[in-house]
This record gives sequence, C-alpha cells and structure tokens, in this order.
Amino acid sequence: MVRNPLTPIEISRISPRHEDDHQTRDQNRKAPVKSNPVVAIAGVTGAVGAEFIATMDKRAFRVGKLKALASARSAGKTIDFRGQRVMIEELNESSFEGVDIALFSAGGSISRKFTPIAVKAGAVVVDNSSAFRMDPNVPLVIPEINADRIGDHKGIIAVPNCAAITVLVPLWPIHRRNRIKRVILSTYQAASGAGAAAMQELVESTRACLNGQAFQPKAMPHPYAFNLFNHNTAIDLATGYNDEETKVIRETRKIFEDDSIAVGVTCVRVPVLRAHCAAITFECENPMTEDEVRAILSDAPGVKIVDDRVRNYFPMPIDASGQDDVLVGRIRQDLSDPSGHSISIFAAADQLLKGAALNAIQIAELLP
Ligand code: 2RA
Repeated sequence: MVRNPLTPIEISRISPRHEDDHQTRDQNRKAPVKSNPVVAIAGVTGAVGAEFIATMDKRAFRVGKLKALASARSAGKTIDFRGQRVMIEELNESSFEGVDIALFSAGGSISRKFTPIAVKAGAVVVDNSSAFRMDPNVPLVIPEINADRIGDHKGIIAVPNCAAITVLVPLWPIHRRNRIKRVILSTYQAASGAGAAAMQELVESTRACLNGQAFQPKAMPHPYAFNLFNHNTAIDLATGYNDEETKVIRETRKIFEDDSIAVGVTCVRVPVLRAHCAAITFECENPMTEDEVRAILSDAPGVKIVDDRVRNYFPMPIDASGQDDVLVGRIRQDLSDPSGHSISIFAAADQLLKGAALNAIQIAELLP
C-alpha cells in the first residue's frame, strides 16, 4: 500500500517531566485560560496552519470560537472547521481583541511584530517561530520533557525548532537516567520545514525533472529534485555553522537545562515532503548498553521504537508522516567508543505535527 505522506493519523501520550509540578512558579504568570477559549491562528493558510486545524479536531481541543488570520491575500477566503465555514481575516493590530489563545506560525518577523500586541490584548501566545525561543522570559517547551515550564510563561510560550524536537524527545528519557555528555548528529530535513511553497517546489521540480524539463528553483536555493543540500539558513562565515545548527545547539541546552552538554550537528535539507530524520550518536556519563536504551525508549512518552534488524526495517519519513510519535530505531552500540559509553540511534518525526502543530496544541492543552 502506498501511504499518503500528507494525511495525519495518530494521537500521542504525554507525560511531563514533573507530573505534579504544574503550580505557579512566578507571580507574573498570566491568568488561567477559559475552558472554551477564543483561539486565533496566525498563519492559518500555511502548511502548519492546516495542521493546527486538523490536530485541534483530532484531539477534540476545546474551542469556543476560532479566528483564522492570514495575510491580506487570503482575507475573505474560508476554511472548514468542525463543519462550519470560518472566514479568514487579515492579520492586523486589532486581530487579538477577545482572543484567549493565539497560535502563531507565520514566520519570525510576523511573530516579532504581532506577538506583543496579542499578549497586550490578553492572549497567551504559543509561537512556532524562532523569534523568542532563546528569550530567558519565554519557556521553550516540549511537553514530554518540560511541561512544568508552561506555568512560568508571561504571555508567550515557544515551540522549539522541529529538528531539535525530533532529536530531544528520544534523548531526554536517556539523559534523565544516565546523563548525556555529548551528542553528534546529522539531520535529514524535509521540505515542509521550509513551508508549503518548498513542498510544492519539491513536487513540481521532481515532475519537471522526470519530464526532462528545466525548472528554476524559487523557494529553495538549489535544485531540489533528486538532490540534497546544506540547510537553507544563513551560514556564519566565521564558524561555518548554519542557523539551523546553532538553533539545535542552543535549544538543546535550554530545554535540558544543561549548559554543558556538547552538541555537534550538521543540518541537511533532503527531498522528502514532511518528516525530518536524524542520525544521532550520544555519549553518556556512565556505560550504557543498547538493551538499556531499548528498554528506556520502549516506555518513553512520544516515542515509538521501529527497530527490526531481520527485516531491515527502521524509521522512515514515509512512516513518520502523519504520526504523532517520534520513531526511533538503529539502536546500537557506537563501536568507535570502546569504553561502552556511546550509543547510536536513528529518529524520524513528522515535522508538521510533533515538530510544529502537535507540539503547540499539546502546550495549549496544558495551559493553566
Ligand atoms: C526547518 N526547522 O526544517 C525548520 C522549520 N521550522 O527548516
């Protein structure tokens, strides 16, 4: 059977780091969100915007009223939400009056401009962009790891980088048992991480290529069909790292609350539609066997083990697409470390779901 990588499927389990630690930490935290909140989606016509709608539906997320916000270009069009037609409104300064929860996925500059306006109007913002992730006043949350940080918010909660989410969901339960000192990883990142236009470019350029036609890349900096390239963020000329890699390093330290964890990372864009993969090797403080890792991960929230050596069946983007869980396999001792402290794994996760919309809705579900 050919699986359609554009269709969502399943629902995940959530178990926060400190399950009973959702109380107030801070006098500045916002008032509790209403039980039938007015929810705004900024960027409703984007690839993540569509998954916000699907994920809210699938998880029966309580919505009193939905405000669908997008650029002037889409204003006046409609989207379907729970059997109703919702008119798309232009995102502007007055969009957030009466809004309780605002889900942002419209890029960093839109978030920087409109998030403070939404917070001032009384909304709690769950932001998918990188605009506020490293702000010390903004919790950076993967609910399976640090749901307890949600209560610290002062109006904004950030969703981490999708490559970081793919890597950190399986690493966290291991780190808790046997501290990870160092991680070396390479990502294989799908088109969806660069937006709906990049997904379309992958399809169209592949079709053109198969038809022997020329294709001029627009959304991507290089030919995408039958190719892969360095992640399409800016390279720091001094260090040689691209922005995506820097995000993964910094966000790992913030989420794990461990500034000393060493992270080496290479981020690559691959011709896959919507699921990111990562090859990860980590070194623990104490010896670790592959059986111990398998046992820890078999019980880890948000993780599904796909590790069949006999059938040569391991995590693939096509299987991760539409899944809530991060798929993990290729669990094996790293033979380059004879001390027995290092393990290699391979992970795959739906960039639009766990890497973006699902993680945001999980946060919104846990808002105090
Ligand atoms: C990417 N991390 O895949 C981005 C998406 N937020 O490029």
